[in-house]
Amino acid sequence: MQTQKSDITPAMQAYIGLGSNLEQPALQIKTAMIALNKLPGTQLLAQSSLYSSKPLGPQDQPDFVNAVALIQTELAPLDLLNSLQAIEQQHGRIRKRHWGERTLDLDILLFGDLTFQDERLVIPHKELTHRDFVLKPMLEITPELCLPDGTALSGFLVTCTDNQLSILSS
Ligand code: ROI
Repeated sequence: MQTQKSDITPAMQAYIGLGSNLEQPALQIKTAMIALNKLPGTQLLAQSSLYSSKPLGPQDQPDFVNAVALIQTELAPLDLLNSLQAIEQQHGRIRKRHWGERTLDLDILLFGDLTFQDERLVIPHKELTHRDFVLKPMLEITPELCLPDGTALSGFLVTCTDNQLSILSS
């Protein structure tokens, strides 16, 4: 059967936040990057350095490893969300408590210039402008990156959290 025109979704660029502080966090992030590149209709275009960061939330938990991936994807936002949740499950996602330790978190931060809101997904990600462990890796990939309304993300660096980021590896 011929593909209907309506089945074809234009490829969009999306930024994905990755975080882990359990079960070899750096390895969790590296293997998640590989898994992103294997999603249907999806390529990994760029990845930030891996950053060590102090936990936001309870302090009696291990430091996190954070990074950001830039992907190009033909998946629709909710299909991408389902795919990210499947990767989290494959990594044996453990979440011990609210704002606590976790094996792997994958968040859609930006999806082209889309703004989207339903009960499962909000784009841009609600915390994106508040968290240094998200902002700094995003800006490492694209220093001039803006929100869909045109606001430069770099402007939020002065007001965001300070989770004492340090680069682990490039
Ligand atoms: N803290 C840091 N440093 N990095 C994270 O990815 C992270 N993720 C979370 C909470 C528990 C809020 N704290 C975090 O979900």
